[in-house]
Amino acid sequence: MALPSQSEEQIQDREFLRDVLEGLGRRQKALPCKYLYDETGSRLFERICELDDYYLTRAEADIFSKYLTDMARRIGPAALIVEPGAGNCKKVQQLLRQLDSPTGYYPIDISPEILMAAQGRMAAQLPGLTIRAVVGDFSDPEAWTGLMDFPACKKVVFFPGSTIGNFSPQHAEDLLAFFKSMLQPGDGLLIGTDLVKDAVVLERAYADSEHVTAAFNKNILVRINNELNADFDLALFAHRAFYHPLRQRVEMHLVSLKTHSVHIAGTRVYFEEGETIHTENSHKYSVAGFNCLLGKTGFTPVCHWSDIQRRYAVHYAQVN
Ligand code: AVJ
Repeated sequence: MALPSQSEEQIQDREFLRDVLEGLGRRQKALPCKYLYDETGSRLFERICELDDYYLTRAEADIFSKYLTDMARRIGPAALIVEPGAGNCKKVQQLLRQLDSPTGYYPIDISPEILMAAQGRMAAQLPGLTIRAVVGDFSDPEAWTGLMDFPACKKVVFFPGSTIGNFSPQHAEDLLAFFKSMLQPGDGLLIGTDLVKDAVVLERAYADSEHVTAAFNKNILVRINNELNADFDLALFAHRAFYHPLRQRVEMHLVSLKTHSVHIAGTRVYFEEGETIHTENSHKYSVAGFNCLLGKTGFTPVCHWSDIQRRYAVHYAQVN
């Protein structure tokens, strides 16, 4: 007798449960940050981007509007823009509009709904532009095979939003080396990074006065409750974000306010008072530090643009 096949959803729930129990079984409890970004989490993140305290989004947008013509000149004519983790494809539009006869746009995203909606909007707003949207994981070479249909043109990977900051330095190096392996000599990388700065400014960006980041962080517990039949009491956890100057990163944690235990799909997990769950890292770079990372992964740093307060940088690099 054939066994009923498992739904995609069941498989995802099993992976989620496995990751949660594995992470909460460690000495320093941790949860993979990708689970922060469900629909509610993504909506909360969009609200974070509009906060006064979260300067990153505005600093990057200012850099793009101020230096757009310079960026387009560096990229040159007839380029194909590849955007890993494109999401709603909002940031790339002004760049595509500024470029000299771009060959096309190649967004890669795991969410088919978001990508297809964006593709529709883009086609309306940038008529005549070739759009090749790929639904898939951008760290999978499979998602990049469609580039072979554009053999002769210059490719530029567009990776804004300080997304690289979510990766540990080793993983960031692996990811940039992977991008490089998908490109040819002379191809480009346009990438945004948050810069190392005063801890007070950094911490305010991740522990905002409107407590949106706190809600974003706690949403991971809401998800575990809803999707994995758990009984986290949200009132027993507090949001904490701090800058670790040696690791050059802001760490986000959830602190247990008293000694208690939680049940997750029948498994009991103990928390000491003051014990934390590490939920996300946001790595900060100096321009020199990021140039070093670029150099190690086969890119030559060409130039960077920053805001007046030097809070954020957009780098342009070329494959050697
Ligand atoms: C999406 C990784 C760029 O690290 O600044 C913002 C995520 N987390 N506030 C960042 C985030 C809490 C954000 N990135």
